Amino acid sequence: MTPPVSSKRQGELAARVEKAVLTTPVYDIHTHLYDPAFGELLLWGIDDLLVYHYLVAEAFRQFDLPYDKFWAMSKQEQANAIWNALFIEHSPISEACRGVLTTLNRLGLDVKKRDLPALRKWFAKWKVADYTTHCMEVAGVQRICMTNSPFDDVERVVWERGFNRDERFTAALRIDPLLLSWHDSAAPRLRDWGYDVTPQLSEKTVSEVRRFLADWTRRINAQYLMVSLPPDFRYPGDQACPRLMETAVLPHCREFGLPFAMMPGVKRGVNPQLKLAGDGVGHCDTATYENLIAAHPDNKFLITALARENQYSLCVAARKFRNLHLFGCWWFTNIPSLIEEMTRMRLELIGLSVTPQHSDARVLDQILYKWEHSRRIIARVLVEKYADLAATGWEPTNTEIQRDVQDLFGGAFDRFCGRHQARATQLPSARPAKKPGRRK
Ligand code: FIX
Ligand code: ZN
Repeated sequence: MTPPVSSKRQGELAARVEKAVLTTPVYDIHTHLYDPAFGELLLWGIDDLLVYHYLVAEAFRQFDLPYDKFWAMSKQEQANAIWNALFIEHSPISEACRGVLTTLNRLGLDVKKRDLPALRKWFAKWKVADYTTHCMEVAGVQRICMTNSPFDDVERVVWERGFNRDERFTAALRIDPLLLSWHDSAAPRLRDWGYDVTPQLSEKTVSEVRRFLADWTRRINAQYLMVSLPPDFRYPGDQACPRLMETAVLPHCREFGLPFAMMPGVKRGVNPQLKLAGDGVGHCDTATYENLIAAHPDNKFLITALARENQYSLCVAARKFRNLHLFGCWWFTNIPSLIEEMTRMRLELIGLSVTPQHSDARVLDQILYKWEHSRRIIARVLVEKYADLAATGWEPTNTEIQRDVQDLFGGAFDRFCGRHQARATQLPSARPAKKPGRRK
């Protein structure tokens, strides 16, 4: 029998894994951030951090304030109210509150003074272009995928006008209105934009929807298409959503070689008074997703589900369908206890063919805390897994650890999408011999 690994060896292994996890650059595959060319759409700074909808929902639990009074306030007044309610009058221990403090701490700011005006002064000195680079460097985020909706009037005109793309920001075509409110909203809008569609899903309409998808895929250079889905979505079905998926979206994805990302389990507007903060969660029907994936073996699917209760059955589904890639701990699951549980479960059931996290950041600075918190947890779980291997005598080399971490932080995703990014660190046998050269 292999002797147990000594605690000194375990400590060394932990240090090697932590180093790899904390320093490997990340591809953040789903965010609500924008290329700086979108101007005001890219949110950043202390006030946007404080009025993040995660904090708004928590603050209303403390406020003695009618909803409309809060919504009538300026952004700075809302931020003051949230700061007082969640940071000054109570200790800020929720994940979203702690996130603001980790962010400030990673930016080198002294949070112990609890001095909001001083924080505002610090942020006011930055220009957005420099600040974007600074945040990405400190967070170790190399590329950021945006969420891009042609149905967003502010965003659409920027794309239509054209701009020089920042290569660090990739695009994803978001199509919720197309699939979820076809009759009421998407069909009339597509008509306005010159697509010859009718509410009935005739052959002509479907081909015009595909023309719309093709135009926007090309315009934004979409890396994947994406929709969030309510818990009661079912496939197969007669409603517009499953029919449009089957006749337009999935054929389009096949034609362009793009994955279709689904985010099941969101109940929009459970409390409409909370606006963006008012969405809730429900279980999705895993069998629906199995049906859809099984019926479309030539499509690639990305899934992140909102309900904790769906995570296990989705891992099992991923074992059955290699055209399914699971990603991220979405929204209410992006809390330390669930990130740890989900990461451990995923690694145990599907190994490294997963993208364990995305940030879903809506405010640029949030990438600092979202990745810092998740990296620590991912490192902890990986250390445990490699220690289990080491106990068998299979000691992972640094190169192997680095390879695995790169896969978790974007490499496996790129490969799944069919983009074969060269690995920064190659196995020694695969690396070409170095030519002797002069030192610079
Ligand atoms: O649908 C989504 O992409 C969600 O992530 C958002 O709607 C949600 O508001 C959010 O920011 C969650 O993190
Ligand atoms: Zn999102």
